[in-house]
Amino acid sequence: MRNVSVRCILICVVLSSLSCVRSDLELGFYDKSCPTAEKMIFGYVKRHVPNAPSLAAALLRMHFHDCFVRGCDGSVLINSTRKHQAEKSALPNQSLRGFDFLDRVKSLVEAECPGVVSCADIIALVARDSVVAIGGPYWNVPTGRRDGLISRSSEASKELPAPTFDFTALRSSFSSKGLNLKDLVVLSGAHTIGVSHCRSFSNRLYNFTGKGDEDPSLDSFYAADLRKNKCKTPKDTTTIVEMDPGSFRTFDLGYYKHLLQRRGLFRSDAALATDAATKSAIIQLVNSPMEVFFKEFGLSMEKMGRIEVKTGSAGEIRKNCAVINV
Ligand code: HEM
Ligand SMILES: *[C@@H]1O[C@H](CO)[C@@H](O)[C@H](O)[C@H]1NC(C)=O
Ligand SMILES: *[C@@H]1O[C@H](CO)[C@@H](O)[C@H](O)[C@H]1NC(C)=O
Ligand SMILES: CC(=O)N[C@H]1CO[C@H](CO)[C@@H](O)[C@@H]1O
Repeated sequence: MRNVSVRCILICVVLSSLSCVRSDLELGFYDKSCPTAEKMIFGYVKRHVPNAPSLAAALLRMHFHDCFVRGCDGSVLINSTRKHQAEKSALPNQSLRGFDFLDRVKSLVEAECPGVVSCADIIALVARDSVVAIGGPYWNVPTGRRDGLISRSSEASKELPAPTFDFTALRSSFSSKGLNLKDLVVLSGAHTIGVSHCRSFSNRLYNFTGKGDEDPSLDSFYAADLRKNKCKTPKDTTTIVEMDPGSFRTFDLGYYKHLLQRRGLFRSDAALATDAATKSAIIQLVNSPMEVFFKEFGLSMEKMGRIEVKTGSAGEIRKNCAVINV
């Protein structure tokens, strides 16, 4: 084992450009091992997501939560046990949806090619296909990710950015994952679809600084409307609110337009307009044809999909996405 890796390192040094310890993702990784996999996945998504369009948001968010904790390795899907709290059990994951959908996709693929296609790749492909199914952008999803063996609740709480983050905290969260400010602005655009629970932002409505006040960076008419019609008490745990009101099922520029009207729902959304560079990036997106946002979003998603991926012989191909293979 040691000998092999020493030799490997030597070869790597010699062929310094062709790394042999880190194999990369590639487009069509399963073309030989499971030629129908990607078609089957897209077919399933195209059949089911249009009947339940709110799933697209849930499945897109799942990919983000997977990638930000231990890399895109499917660890977000692992079930907790009596003795072990997995990522799923962490606070930011309480509102994740779509686990059973991904389980169904996995069973379909397993029936065709057992033990070949990773859960991590299924999450990445389903996220893209779901967005396509609701009329959003297409992007390349190179595959070959392997599934991780570790999933810890404490890490999810630590690694995922919180909706209370300010600009500095967001910037450092993204940069710790190799993502820059452009990625931050563009990927936050995912909030053009989907919903949030009141608890993710109710401090902005009721008690921003602990003095029973409202967040001054939130449009006060919008805040009043949310208090009156949606989050009627500071402790509301059940009501959900559209993040891009008016077009929360459509992948469009609505989210950015709301940001410029001080109507971003989270402090982390509003924060993007507090920095000169990110604000001007937002203005530029809003003033460009939607294709520009689509293209940028796809590029940043592809980048996000490469965060700390496990390839080659690292990790495993899980049989059941909710449990590590025995
Ligand atoms: C920039 C930092 C981010 C923060 C702080 C953040 C935070 C949140 C929060 C708090 C919610 C609502 C959860 C709830 O209360 O139900 C949410 C929803 C969502 N997020 Fe983010 N998010 C961020 C970035 C992203 C990224 C990068 C993506 C995907 C590329 C994404 C996709 C989504 C989607 C699609 C939803 C709606 C989910 C649904 O409808 O079930 N978010 N986000
Ligand atoms: C994982 O947990 C979910 C929900 O808690 C449950 O429906 C599912 O059957 C579990 N999967 C396995 C393999 O234990
Ligand atoms: C507002 O926050 C402060 C400090 O955290 C707390 O003492 C107070 O009870 C809160 N008020 C409400 C209405 O939640
Ligand atoms: C989907 C999921 O597993 N959600 C869990 C998130 O964490 C809380 C506890 O913090 C659980 O009660 C949820 O079931």
